[in-house]
Amino acid sequence: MPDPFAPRPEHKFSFGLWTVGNRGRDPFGDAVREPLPPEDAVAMLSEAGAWGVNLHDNDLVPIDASPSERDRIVAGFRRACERHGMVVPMATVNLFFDPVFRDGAFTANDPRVRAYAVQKTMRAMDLAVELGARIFVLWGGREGTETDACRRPDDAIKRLREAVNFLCEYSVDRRYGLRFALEAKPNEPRGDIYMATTAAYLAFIPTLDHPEMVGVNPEVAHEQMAGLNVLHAVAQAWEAGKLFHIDLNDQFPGRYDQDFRFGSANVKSAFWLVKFLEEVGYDGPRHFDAHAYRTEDYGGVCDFARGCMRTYLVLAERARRWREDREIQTLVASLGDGDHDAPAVSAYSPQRRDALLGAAFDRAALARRGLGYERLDQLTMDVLLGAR
Ligand code: GCO
Ligand code: MN
Ligand code: MN
Repeated sequence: MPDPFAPRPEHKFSFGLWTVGNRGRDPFGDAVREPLPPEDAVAMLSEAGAWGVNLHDNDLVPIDASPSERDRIVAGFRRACERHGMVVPMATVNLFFDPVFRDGAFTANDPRVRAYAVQKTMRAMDLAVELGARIFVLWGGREGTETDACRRPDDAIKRLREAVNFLCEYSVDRRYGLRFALEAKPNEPRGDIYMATTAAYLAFIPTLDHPEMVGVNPEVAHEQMAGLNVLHAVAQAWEAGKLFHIDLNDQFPGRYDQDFRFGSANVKSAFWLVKFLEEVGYDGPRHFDAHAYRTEDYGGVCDFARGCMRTYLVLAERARRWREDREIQTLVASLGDGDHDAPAVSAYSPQRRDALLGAAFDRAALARRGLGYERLDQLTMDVLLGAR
């Protein structure tokens, strides 16, 4: 019998080169795995059943490569992708590793650093387009502070806006057709990062010159690091038409930046998220931005990658069961209905105003009625735990 949880191209599962290529270095210990050449990463991901591979400019091309080295590396990588039937749906730029970015990139105080960051990003956009990517992620990992003595945060926002506006014009000018996805994170590697949450970016985007070109890339762990509900962030982005990309992984709140295998820490949150993405018909890449435990060799890295996709598909199947469960659906159908003659709120009109102002409400009766959410949640748990 074929595996019902086998990944297929239509699931659009993708991984960053930096995810399977993560060598397990942490602030307390050195690398535990040998470097994984990008072409080997493509082979591994394709073997595991992924559809796409994403990259930062410097995951592929070293920061000081000459133009001819760059072209040779990129050509080799394109051939590897073709050979293994892998696409590059998204690319991004590394504006955090090199010491030049220690005070940030687009928001750094030194105008030369800001200019270099924009130059590096334009070149990364050239690379993205050459590899066929349609989405360009911007993660401002170093755009932040340890001390707010260094600049006023509203100046940082202005600098960020200037850079994103410039990059949008570059895409228009070169007819690249890229769509930008802004990724928020509350902290790490900086003490505090500007635009700490997806919601902050959703408020920033309408202030840009080309808001239609810019959306968000919410990451599960980044919202959870801040103790937030990632589903709510993703849903707000979706409802605003701004869910251009998503970074799936996992994280226990209040800990270091864990980047665990998707669904491995908060299975119930992962369930609601998968259920949402499947129900609304999100059809962008399902990107896993996570890495294997430091205990693993490359066999374990492959297990990690397979595990991310499998858990997603298992949860999607559980979500289907949830939708098809008669008892659950009866409860769901009864939410917020009931026989009532309350006037609808809907759009304002003088008639609705008068109807609402004149209506009589039995507040005490409304507050007495049990809502049945305990039952509904336990049924959810039964579905999730395989007891139904
Ligand atoms: C992190 C971030 C990054 C970005 C990546 C793409 O916490 O390190 O999630 O992995 O997603 O740099 O811009
Ligand atoms: Mn992250
Ligand atoms: Mn990420």
